[in-house]
Amino acid sequence: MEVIYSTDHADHFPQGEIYEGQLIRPFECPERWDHIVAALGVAGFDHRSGPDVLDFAAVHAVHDANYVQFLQNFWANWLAAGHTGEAIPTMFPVRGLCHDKIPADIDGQLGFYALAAETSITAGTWSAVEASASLAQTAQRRVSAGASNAFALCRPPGHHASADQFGGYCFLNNAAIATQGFLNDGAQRVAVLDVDFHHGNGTQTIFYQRPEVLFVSLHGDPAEAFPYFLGYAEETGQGPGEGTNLNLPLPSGTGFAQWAAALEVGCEAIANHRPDALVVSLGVDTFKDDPISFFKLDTPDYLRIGQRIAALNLPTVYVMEGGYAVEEIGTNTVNVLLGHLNS
Ligand code: 5XA
Ligand code: ZN
Repeated sequence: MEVIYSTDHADHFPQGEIYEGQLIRPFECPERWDHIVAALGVAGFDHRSGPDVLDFAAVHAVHDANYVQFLQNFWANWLAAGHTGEAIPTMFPVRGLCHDKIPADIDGQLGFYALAAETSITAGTWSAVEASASLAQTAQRRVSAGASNAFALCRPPGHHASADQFGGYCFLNNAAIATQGFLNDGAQRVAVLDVDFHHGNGTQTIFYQRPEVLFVSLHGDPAEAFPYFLGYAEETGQGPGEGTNLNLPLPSGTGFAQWAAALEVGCEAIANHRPDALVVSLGVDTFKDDPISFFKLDTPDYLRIGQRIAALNLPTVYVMEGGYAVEEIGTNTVNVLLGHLNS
């Protein structure tokens, strides 16, 4: 399996995250990447490549052009406004406020384009975001060109980013860019399987009305877990996309037996969709010791996840999402890939 990766991820290194009433060092940190790369090396994943330059065609097909421009130019505009610290949104167009006016002021724009306040923007954020998206696109193109599978070691992650909102540590939706890339390159139908602990609200909304894309997500029940306001079982798609969204929310304390039963339901739906390609949003924050999640999966379970995904027998791109038990993130991630290869 080819691993597509880039050291540019390290340009995004925010120092602050608002968490439980305190400003802490963010859970989503560059060391996550280091541990994954180290584990890939130990496991013998020697075939590693840098990304191609990001082709914005697929990006603009899933993201609003003004939003992309906002991200690209944000840091220069932030500095021009006289701000010096990293940017944390503080006001949002919530219920009762208008949603159709983009403020001229950069602080107003920050809130307009944000869905949560834990995600800071720093000087190097755009550079890392662009590189991360290009990894997903490169992996997809390798698979569209005939490779059986590839792993995009994306950082920052992407599945919370909607067409025009960042948050949950995500800016561009890497999995959606890969999915759109498959369609652009000739796939008739694509499935996205999101196994991150958190619901992929961004991916869901991007494809909610698109019948050619099936979105399947296993995640912590949004009644109890971020992103709280999306991810319920009754969200099944809309209009022409009705029936192509499958949410499988699971309760606190879910262990592998219960989680694997939900995966089976998801895999059956994927097989019934008859996709030409599969994109896996691979988060390992389902791990029992993850600091911000409440599932109880253990390290050997990740081998079985990869085996089950491989049994779908589809051209597959794995796109890295979350996972914050930093010491174990490498082994857990690599176990999914090893399971896939040794199925
Ligand atoms: O998959 N999403 C994440 O791991 C980030 C969740 C952020 C919660 N504040
Ligand atoms: Zn997550």
